[in-house]
Amino acid sequence: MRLVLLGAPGSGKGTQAARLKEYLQVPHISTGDLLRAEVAAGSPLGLQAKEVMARGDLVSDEILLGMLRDRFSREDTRAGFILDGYPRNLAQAAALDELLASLGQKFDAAVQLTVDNEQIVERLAGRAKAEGRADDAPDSVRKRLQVYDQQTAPVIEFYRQHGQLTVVDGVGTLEAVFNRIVEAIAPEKA
Ligand code: B4P
Repeated sequence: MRLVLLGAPGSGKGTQAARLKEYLQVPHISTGDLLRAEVAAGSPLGLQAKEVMARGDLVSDEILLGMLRDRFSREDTRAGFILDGYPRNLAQAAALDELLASLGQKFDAAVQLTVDNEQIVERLAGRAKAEGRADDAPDSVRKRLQVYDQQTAPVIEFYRQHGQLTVVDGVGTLEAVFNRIVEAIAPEKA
């Protein structure tokens, strides 16, 4: 299974990907996690990304594509993957198609988790308290939602127009949302 998980910040992509990874037995590739690992390591890339992420903007397409190329060069992605956090704009969507085509692959499904903004703000405020992520501060969350509407929503529309989009209600318990995703992508296994 080659799965792309889409949705606003706080829609549950990372949360559900962690469970889907066990269920589908494929690696979870989170561009947010890859970037946070670079920031934690204090690498030159991490230093560049740190501030951009903290203010809620997107890190450059070039950096993201380099990271993704590296990750997809690893053997474990051959049998499938859950891609979480990418693509976040139309240029990244085109780059993803190209990258997968160069590997003789296509994704099987793009799943959008939908959650209203009010609940998103509430969830991220909860995470800000629990984990203290700089980009969960109220100003950054506002910015991230704005960036999502301006840059990522067109990707969703593009996949919808091309018949590649599956929309899943992201509101409910973790279990309920998980079951909905499984039913949407692999009804025979649900
Ligand atoms: P991400 O790491 O992708 O952060 P995110 O959008 O907030 O999603 P995340 O997966 O962490 O949260 P989730 O919804 O699971 O990106 C962070 C930053 O990295 C970006 O702003 C950007 O700067 C940079 N970046 C990443 N990818 C990039 C790209 N492709 N291009 C450029 N820049 C990029 O969970 C949120 C909270 O909700 C959690 O507290 C969770 O416990 C809670 N939650 C989840 N499901 C719930 C449910 N059903 N009910 C109640 N709470 C729930």
